[in-house]
Formats: sequence, C-alpha cells, structure tokens
Amino acid sequence: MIWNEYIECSSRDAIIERQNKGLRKMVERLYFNVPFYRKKFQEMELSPYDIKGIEDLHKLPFTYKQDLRDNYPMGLFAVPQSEIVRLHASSGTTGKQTVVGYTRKDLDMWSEVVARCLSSAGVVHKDIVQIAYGYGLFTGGLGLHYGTEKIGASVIPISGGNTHRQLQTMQDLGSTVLACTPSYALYLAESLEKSGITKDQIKLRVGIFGAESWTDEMRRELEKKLGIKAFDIYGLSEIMGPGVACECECQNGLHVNEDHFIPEIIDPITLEPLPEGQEGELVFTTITKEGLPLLRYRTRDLSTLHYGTCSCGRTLVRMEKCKGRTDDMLIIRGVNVFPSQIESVLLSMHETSPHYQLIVERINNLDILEVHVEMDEHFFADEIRKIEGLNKRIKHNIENTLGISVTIKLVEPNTIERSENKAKRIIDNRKK
Ligand code: DLL
Repeated sequence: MIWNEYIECSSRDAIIERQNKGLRKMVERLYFNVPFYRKKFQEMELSPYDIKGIEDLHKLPFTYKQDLRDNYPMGLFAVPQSEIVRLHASSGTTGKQTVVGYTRKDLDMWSEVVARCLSSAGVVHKDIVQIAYGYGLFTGGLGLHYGTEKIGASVIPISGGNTHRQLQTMQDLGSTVLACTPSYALYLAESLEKSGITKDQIKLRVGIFGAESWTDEMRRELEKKLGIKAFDIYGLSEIMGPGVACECECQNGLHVNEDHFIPEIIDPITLEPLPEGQEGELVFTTITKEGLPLLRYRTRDLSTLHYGTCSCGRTLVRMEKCKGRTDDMLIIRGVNVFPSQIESVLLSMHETSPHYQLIVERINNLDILEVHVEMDEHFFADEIRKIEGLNKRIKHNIENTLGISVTIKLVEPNTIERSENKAKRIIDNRKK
C-alpha cells in the first residue's frame, strides 16, 4: 500500500520544485537562526540568496558529526529550546554523545515518514507490531512507535532485551510484525528454535529491520528462520531517526523520503558530488525540519542512488542497501574490507551459524585479519577432519572475495556475544 501517493508518486519535476522551495527557505532560516551556519556562510562569502535550488547544493558547506559535538548540546538547534518537545541522543562509539531535538511539527513529519515506510513494507492497520528496538534516547523505539500508531496498527512497545518475554509476547499476543535490528532478529529466531517454538506457532509475517548494515544473505536467513518477508529501513538520529528511507515490496533499493531529506552521493576523498549510479558516501540536507535542520550532513554510509521509477509506482529516489560505514571499513594491507563482504560469503555457504566477528591485529608491522565464525551445533559434534575441511573452505572463499589472506577461527556455538541492539562485528586491536 502507498501511504501518501500524492508525494510518493509525484513527477520528478514536482519533487524538484518542492525541494527547490524547501531548500531556499531552509538556507535562509539557518543563516538567520544558527550562528554556526551564519559564520560558515560568511567565511565562504556565500549569501543565503545565492542558493536558488538544488543545482546549488554543492555550494553549501558540509556538516560533520564533530560540528554537533563542538556545539554540544543544543548549539545547532534552529528554534528556542521552549519549542523543542523531544530530545534524543546518539551514543556514538567514539567521543561525546550528540543530542538531537524535535519540534511538534518535526514529530508529526517523523510519524508521517515512518508510516510511509511501514506501508511500503505492507504493514496495515490490522497488524500487531512488536517494537523491539530500544526505547529511550535511541531513536529506533519511539521513532517506529508513532509511525505505527499513525497507520492504526497495534503497537507492542516491548523495547529491546528480555528475550524470553519477547518470545512469549510474540506467541501470546500474536505479533504479525517484528521491528528490531537484524542482529537481534537473528538472536530471537535462534531463541525460538531453542525453545522448540515452530514457525507455525507464531504469526509473524513482516520484519522491519535496520539501524545497522545487513546483507541480502542475512535477509534470506531471517526470512527462512522466522517465516517472514524482511524489509530494510534506514535512518540516522542527526537527520531524523528511522524513516529516512525504506524498501517497498520490490526490494530494489530503499525509497528516500526526499520531500524532507535531499540525498547526495559524494566521493569521500575529493568531496565532489557523484552522478547517479556511482557508489559513494551518502550526504543529506533536511528541508522541512525545524528543531535541528542540517545542511549536507556527512553520514559516512556508503550507497548508490537510482532515480528511475520503481515498479511499485513510487518515484522517490532509491538508495541501494548500505554497504557499510566508511569508518567500519578495515584497511588490511592496503585492501578495503567491509564486514558485509564476509557476511555474504559465510551465509551463502550455509555451513556455519550466521554469527561472526572480525579481529584485527598488527603483528610485526603486518595487519592480520582473523575471522571468528561460530560453528553450527551439528558441525561442532563432527570429527576434527570435517571441521578442518570447513575451515579450509571458508578461508578459500573469503580469500577469493577479498584478495588477501585471512585466518579463520571456528569457535564453539553460542560464544560470540549476541546483541539486543547493534551488533559489534569488528574488534580492531591495532587502535589500542
Ligand atoms: O540507527 C536509526 C534507526 C533506528 C534506523 C531503527 C533504522 C531503524 P543512529 O543510532 O543515529 O540511528 O545510527 C545511524 O546507523 O548512519 C548507519 O550507519 C546505520 N544504519 C541505520 N540504518 C541502517 C540500515 C539509527 N538500514 C547509523 N542499513 C547510520 C545500514 C544503517 N546501516
């Protein structure tokens, strides 16, 4: 179902017109309300009236996570604090947390974009949605919550964790939709198996998974284990939270809600905008946000944009499933390695459990990548010879994909830490 056909299926000309208008207004507001941006404009000798429309986007300054930290906690807000009705914060793995704020209108818009996302994944008012994203400062729980209420579905605001209760609730209340990180979905799926609950004893039919990168192979694994169709939802606190983009039934990229967030792809080294179809770093400019509007925010996420109309009828630009974050990219002996590449190899082999972790060490000035892979229960009981064979096959397949040598360590079942939120895939001991 299309939640807002007027917007989601409008002509490219109409989208551009809306974006041009929104951008002009936003730039003017930022110039007059946010000293940080005014100073940047002055330094660049740029007048807000130089920005006529999206063709001038490239003239605008970038915004970095560090800018939010430097202006901590609310220095980049564009409205007085009295107009802020909600605050969230992103913990950030490095450095100080960043704080984001929403006006009432921002919250309405957030519910609207999440409602679009849920509808594009086929969620309807009759559904029962178990929201197992964390509630609290993280935007996942409350972000999904209000969008779900907007479409009139029943919300179970269970938040993350307490796996036993998740399973019981899923069974007793008949949840039809599960919203959580893909790694927590995997954990829940395994816990279901362990407690002897079969797919027929639960009513799940849709998964709304995001907040971390995950591969198509992981999608198939989750779909098989839970008997669902799994959809990718993308977002980030600085821009809004979940709901910036989501897959439709065609699953041919995630439709970006570009009447609110203008995406660009840039080369992360030269910072030049890249044409449609080329992979690079996603950058977003908000054009309707009031509380914390941002110009050209550098996400560090790698993706590609496609503008053609989707078979679902939506004209909103599609971003490819995120390949990963530039800061999660490991450089091992000069070769770029993303956890998603290893996930694809492991899951397409179907011989191990889907749990893995990458450990990087520097020994005698040489980077060593060790891939820890959890064995399947049945394999674990096998003879050493068979386990050695499996180790060799994994090594061969990963080395073929990455083009560098790696060490594989098959570890006992249930030894890699499970996550109720975003999974920790990399332990880089070089940085210690
Ligand atoms: O993770 C918002 C969110 C909540 C999105 C629930 C989807 C579902 P942050 O904690 O600020 O916000 O983290 C944002 O997470 O820059 C990406 O690196 C990553 N990320 C989010 N969604 C996806 C996704 C939330 N679908 C950061 N695929 C982003 C890959 C994702 N990475």
